[in-house]
Amino acid sequence: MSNRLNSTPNDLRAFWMPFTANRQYKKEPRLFVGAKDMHYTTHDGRQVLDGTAGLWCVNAGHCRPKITEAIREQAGELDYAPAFQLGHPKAFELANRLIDLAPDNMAHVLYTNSGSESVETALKVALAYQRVKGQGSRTRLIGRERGYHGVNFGGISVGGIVSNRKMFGTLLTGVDHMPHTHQPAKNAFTKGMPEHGGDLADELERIVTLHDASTIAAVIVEPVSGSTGVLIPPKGYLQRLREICTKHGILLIFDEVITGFGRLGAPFASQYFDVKPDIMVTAKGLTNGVIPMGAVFVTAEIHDAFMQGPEHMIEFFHGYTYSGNPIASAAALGTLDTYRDENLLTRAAEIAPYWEEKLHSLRDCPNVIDIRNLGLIGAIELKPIDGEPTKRAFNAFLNAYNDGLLIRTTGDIIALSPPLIITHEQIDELFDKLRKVLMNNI
Ligand code: PXG
Ligand code: PLP
Repeated sequence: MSNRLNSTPNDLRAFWMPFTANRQYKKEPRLFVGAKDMHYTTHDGRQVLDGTAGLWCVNAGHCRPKITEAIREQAGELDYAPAFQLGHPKAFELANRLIDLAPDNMAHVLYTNSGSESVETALKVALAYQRVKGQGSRTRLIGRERGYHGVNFGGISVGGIVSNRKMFGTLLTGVDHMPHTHQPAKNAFTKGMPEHGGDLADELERIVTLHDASTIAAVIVEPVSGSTGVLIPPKGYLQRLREICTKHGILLIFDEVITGFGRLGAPFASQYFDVKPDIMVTAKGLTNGVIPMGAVFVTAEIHDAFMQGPEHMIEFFHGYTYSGNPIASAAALGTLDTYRDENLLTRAAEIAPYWEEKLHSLRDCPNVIDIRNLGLIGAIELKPIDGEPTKRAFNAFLNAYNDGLLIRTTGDIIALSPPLIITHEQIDELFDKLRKVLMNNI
C-alpha cells in the first residue's frame, strides 16, 4: 500500500484528460491507486464506495479473481495474434458464449475496442447491408435528441448531445433525429417506466414520411439513455419503434453499451423490454471495464447477406488491429464466468425494488426536481444554481468524493449505477452519504 501511495505523480500537465475540467482537476487532483469489489482506494489512502461501476462498466466489482487470473495467464501464453485472416481460439469461444447470452435472434459478433467503435461498426454494417441487399438508396441514419453514441464522427452525428457535436463541423450528412422522450412536467418522480411519452415513437413515422423509407438505412437508440442523464423509455415506446422499423424495412440498432451485461436485471435491455433489435452495440461490461473491448451483435439475416461472391474475397471491409485481441478475449471470458457463477446478470432484478425505494427517499432533499430509476440505474435531477448551470451537481460530486462516495454527474443530474454486487447495506450507505451531500447546501 505505501508503495502505491508513494507513486503519486508530481506533474500532471502533459495528460490532457478526457471529458474533464482539466484546470480544476489539476489544482485539486483526485487519483485512485487501488480497488477491490465495491471500493476504490484514493491516493490519500481513503476508501471510496463505487456508486457508478467506474464509468458504468465494472459490473462485477473491482479486481475480481477470475478476470485478473485470466488476463495474467493469457498474457504469458499468447499475447497477440493478427486479427485479419488469422485467429485464436478464445475469440471464437467468446463469440459463442456471447450469442448464447444474447436475444435469440442474434447470431454473429464483430469485435471492437470500445463503445464508440462499436457504434461506428454498427452504422457501417447497416449501410453496407442495405447495399448488398440491393437497397443502396437507403443511406440515411436516424438517431435521437439527447442520444449518446460515443465520440467518433458517426456516433456524434447520430447522437444528440449538443456540446459533443457543435465544435466538429457538419458531421455525417443524411442524418435526422427523433425527439427525446424526457417529459418532466408529466413524468417527474416516476418509479420505473414513465406513463407518458410512448406516442413519441410515432415521430419516426413523421420522419419516414418526410424522407421516404427507401432512403433510410437504420434507426439507432439507447434503450435507456445513460450519458445524457438517464432517460427511461416511456411505456410502449420501444415496441412502437420496432413496429415502425419493421413496417418500413429499416434496421433497428440498440446501443446497449450501458444497458448490456445485467444493468437492468436481464443480460441485455432487449430481453428486459422484450424488443428485438437487428443490431446490438455493446462494450463496457463485456470485460468488466478491465480491458478495452466491444462487441456488435447482428442477426443471421444480416450476416448471411454478405456471404456471397468468390470465397477467397473479403466480405466486409472493416476491422481493427485489436478486434478480438487475445488478452481482451480472455478478460471477457473471465468476466462472463464471474457473471455466471454469481448470477450477476439477473441480480439487478432482485435488488431493484430496494434500490428504487432508497433512491426515491431522497425526494425531500433540497433542490431535487426529479428522480428516475430502472434496474440498477438511478438519477437525481437538481435545480441548477441561477446563472451557473452544472455547478450544483459538480459540487455534489466533489463533496461526495471527499465523503467517500463516487457518483457521476452530467449537467445538473446525478447518475448512479453501482456494480451489480452491491449489498443492501452498501445501498443504505450510498444513500445515507448522498442525503448528507444534498442536505449540505451545495
Ligand atoms: N454508446 C453509449 C450508449 C454509451 O453510453 C458509448 C456508446 C461509447 O463508449 P466508449 O467506450 O467509447 O466510451 C457510451 C459510453 C457517463 C459516461 O458518465 C457514459 C459513457 C462513457 C463515459 C461516461 O454517462 N458512455
Ligand atoms: N492509422 C494507421 C497509420 C494505421 O496503420 C492503422 C492500422 O493499421 C490505423 C490508423 C488504425 O488502427 P487500429 O486498427 O488500431 O484502429
